[in-house]
Amino acid sequence: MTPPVNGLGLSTRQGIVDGLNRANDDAAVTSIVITGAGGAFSGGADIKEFGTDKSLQEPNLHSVIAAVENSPKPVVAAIHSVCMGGGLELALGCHYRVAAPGCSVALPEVKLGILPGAGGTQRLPRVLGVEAALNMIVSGEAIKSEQKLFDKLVASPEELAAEALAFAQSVADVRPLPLVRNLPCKHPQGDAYFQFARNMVKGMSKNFPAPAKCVDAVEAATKRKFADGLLFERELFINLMWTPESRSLRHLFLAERAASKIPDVPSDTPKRDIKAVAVIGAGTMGGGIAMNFLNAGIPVKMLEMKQEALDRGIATIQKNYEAQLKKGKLKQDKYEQRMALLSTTLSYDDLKDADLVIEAVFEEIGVKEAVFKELDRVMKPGAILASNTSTLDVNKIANFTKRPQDVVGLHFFSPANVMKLLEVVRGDATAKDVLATVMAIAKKIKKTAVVSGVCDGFIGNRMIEQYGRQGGFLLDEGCTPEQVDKAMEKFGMAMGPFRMGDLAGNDIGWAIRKRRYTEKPDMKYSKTADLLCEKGRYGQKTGAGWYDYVPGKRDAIPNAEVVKMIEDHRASLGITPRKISDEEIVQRLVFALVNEAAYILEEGIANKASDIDVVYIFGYGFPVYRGGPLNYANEVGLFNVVQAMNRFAKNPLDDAAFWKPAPLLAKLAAEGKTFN
Ligand code: T1G
Repeated sequence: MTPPVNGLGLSTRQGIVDGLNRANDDAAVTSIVITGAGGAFSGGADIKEFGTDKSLQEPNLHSVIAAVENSPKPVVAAIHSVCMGGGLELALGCHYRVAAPGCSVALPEVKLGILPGAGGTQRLPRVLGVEAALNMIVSGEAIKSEQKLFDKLVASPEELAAEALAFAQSVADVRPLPLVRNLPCKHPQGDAYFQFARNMVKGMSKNFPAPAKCVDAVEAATKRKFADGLLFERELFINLMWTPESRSLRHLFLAERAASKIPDVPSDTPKRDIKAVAVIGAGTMGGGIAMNFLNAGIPVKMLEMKQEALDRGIATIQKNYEAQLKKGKLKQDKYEQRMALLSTTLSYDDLKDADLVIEAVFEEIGVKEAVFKELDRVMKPGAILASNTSTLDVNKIANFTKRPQDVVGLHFFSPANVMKLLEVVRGDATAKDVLATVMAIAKKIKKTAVVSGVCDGFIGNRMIEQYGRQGGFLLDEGCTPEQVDKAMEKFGMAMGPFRMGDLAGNDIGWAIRKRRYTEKPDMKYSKTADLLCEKGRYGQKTGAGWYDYVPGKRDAIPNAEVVKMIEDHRASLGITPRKISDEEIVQRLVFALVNEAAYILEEGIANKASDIDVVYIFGYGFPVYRGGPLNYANEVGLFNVVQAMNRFAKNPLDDAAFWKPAPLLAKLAAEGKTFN
């Protein structure tokens, strides 16, 4: 047993082989049952071992499965809860399989950028059929206890042990022992089917090499002898293991789970009970925030100042749900259940029983002060008071109350009912049990939460400001918005910086820059974005921004006037435009994120580098196959990142001071290290 999921690490693999040998050496034993203690049969190979010698050390998983297949006594897998990856491959190597109902059974390796590497692509088609097996392997999705995969499905998990033992006794004398590897594996229209499969997979797996290799491996199962197919699978597996895409996916698998761990908040910290939530503000953010809790079955009371604002807020929530109903993503009964959990009020006094209150009011410190003073007055002791602020100082907000220890930032990303990222902003006084509670409630509402310290812009927006600044300099130096956006979208960003500005609203950045011009007068900015906003071109919400938009459509249509505005501005600065490569565009924008992230790490605003990757993947559309800005910098090599930054610092039109590598980055680069 290796909690939490019986990952098949070296010690577990050794334990299985030792157990098999003991059982086969014991004359009293007539047949053998393998199962997993705790909450899983097995979650597969130990992902934490990947890339280390342990994962290849004998007995490797192939050897364990060979030991099972060559056992002179029958080996029965007693499967429950979770049977995934190498765990399912181990079960397929057993002579028999007995399962409890409701198990989650999958070969999810493709989600890690690899493919089943211990015979799954060769054995699964032999028991499930080629097409069903290929679907499972290419999607990585789980199926519930699939009858054809198992020799017996017991009535309930509680009966599994006894039933599996009885089954093992019933087959003790059956010979020859059945081996999945000896089953036939054919497809009647193999060539046509696999061509079709390749075309399908090609369309869905841009930038990810693994799915196409899954097709090759399963096709080999139908065309080669078992042993040859196994070797072919092994070759494909090892090659995929070393792709940057797989390294990124494995990094993110662990990073997302590590984000919920806060170094100085033990995982057994008692959590407060959150049975009812209040939301202040029924605008776009307030409505989206409320939906997250309604979706998780938690009642929400929404407060506004005026009835019509409440009515508008309710109508927006209904519209969002009705859109999901239309797409078949939500059932009518669920919709009604969720709406029944929503209530509204115009009076703060009605909020007093809520366990968590989240304000999503106008982003102005005076408004926040009024709200938090009221909340301090009405909310019961122990209630958590959260602000959805995206830039304001959570410590200041906490000090508007007499209970700063109960105050925390919950920065949702718009649209709040869709974006997975949640920045949990930890104030100086925020209590540890408040943090533990909000991290747990984040998981309940299916958010990926990352803890940030208090600074302007927290983690994501602080970094995106530098990213946007570089975008502005590039326009001054010779690029068009479209060229920058296309370069970044080719790199893999969901949206380039200018399309993103048009989506979020260029006036938001404008307001921040106006603050900067007074706070940090020496911080250099291109004036182009201000010129654009002075024309009222705030983006999609005004029908025009860097691009033009047709009502109801999101296509960004380049606008000649905007390009001319940029050219005229460039001329007014006496700048001769130069041709700028896509590579320089990508490096300046991404390395700007990396340098600011290094400061964020050394200031302790973020606890670990992987948290910053999680913020950018789940909140800013950074490409998953690059694993996040810091993982990408690791792949490029921090030495090379610093070299590029030194080049950028020599550009008189850029901001040389900014390109001085953050001390942490300079240190890691000099020592040949990575952010990990
Ligand atoms: N290896 C190591 N640790 C694992 C793990 C694994 N396979 N699966 C889960 N964990 C850890 C996870 O990091 C977290 O750790 C804790 O368990 C709870 O996870 C040869 C090579 C099994 C459905 O891809 O899908 O087999 O944060 O929060 O929501 O072909 O974990 O507590 O320190 O996700 O209940 C293939 C991946 C491996 C399964 C449970 N297997 N895991 O979900 O808990 S490759 C997978 C999952 C392979 C062979 C190849 C889920 C789960 P910590 P959790 P959960």
